[in-house]
Amino acid sequence: MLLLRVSRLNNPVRYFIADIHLADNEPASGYINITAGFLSFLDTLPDNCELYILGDLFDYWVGDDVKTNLHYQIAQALQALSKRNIRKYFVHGNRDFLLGKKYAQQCEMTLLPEINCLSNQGKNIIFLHGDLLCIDDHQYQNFRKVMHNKWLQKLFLFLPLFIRLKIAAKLRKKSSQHNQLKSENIMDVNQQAVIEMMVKHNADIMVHGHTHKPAVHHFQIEGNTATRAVLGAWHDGVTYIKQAENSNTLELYNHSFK
Ligand code: LP5
Ligand code: MN
Repeated sequence: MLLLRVSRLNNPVRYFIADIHLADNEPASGYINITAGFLSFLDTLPDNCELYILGDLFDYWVGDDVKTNLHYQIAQALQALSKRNIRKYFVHGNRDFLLGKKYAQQCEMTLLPEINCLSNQGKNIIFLHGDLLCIDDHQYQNFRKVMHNKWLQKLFLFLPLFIRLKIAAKLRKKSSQHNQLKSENIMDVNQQAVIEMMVKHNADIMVHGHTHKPAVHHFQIEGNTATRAVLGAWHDGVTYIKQAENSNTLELYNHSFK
């Protein structure tokens, strides 16, 4: 498993987001267009900050060669942030794990490995999409292993677009059918897996998305207080975690689209 360790003397303001699930034909549940809400959120970011996108920026991704208005619009908006010295980092989610170097370059964002650590004010922050922690969902973990097979991914990307779209639609349908039969607990993270990962990487704080259960949890690991901050999904509004400059305090924000 790959790990990136980033360490800086001066820590900028950091924003963490996940599970925006941008789509050309957005589900009708939202009161307002998520894409518009996301683009306005990007405008509100302060200059010189860092933006960490922890996966599922898109509802699904079937290849960088797919050029839709949405893909273009998002790439332009993310790229434009560079002019304000906002650095962007991307960790793959379970929906957009095929997002590749080409699109990342268009967005001027750095692709990160699935597990990452940041050193901040004497504390270590580990961040990831979060699906890796749902180890009680055996069906999903087996499915994930297949989806992450590099040869299968290469083969998939060679297929004509209409076939890739059909497969993606089929997988999405199967997934939501399966999810209806799974309990909330099974689809949540396993606390022991959280602790083991934090101990392994000597982390004090964990940030992840995927479960769509925004909250900040505090618990003990070997007598020390540990924190797990969970990002929400963007179906109902803007949701992000902000880490203030030179601080280890994580603030979770949830508000409706204005
Ligand atoms: O994202 P969410 O919340 O809906 O559910 C996830 C898990 N599901 C997934 C599947 C994705 O939604 C599908 C994404 C398609 C991406 C583009 C296609 C790229 C193809 C690349 C090929 C190399 O991630 C869900 C979890 C849930 O999170 C909570 O953690 O439970 O997991 C599942 O639903 C998996 C099922 O349990 C098992 C699925 C068996 C599917 C069998 C498919 C057979 C049809 C094949 C057609 C060719
Ligand atoms: Mn996810």
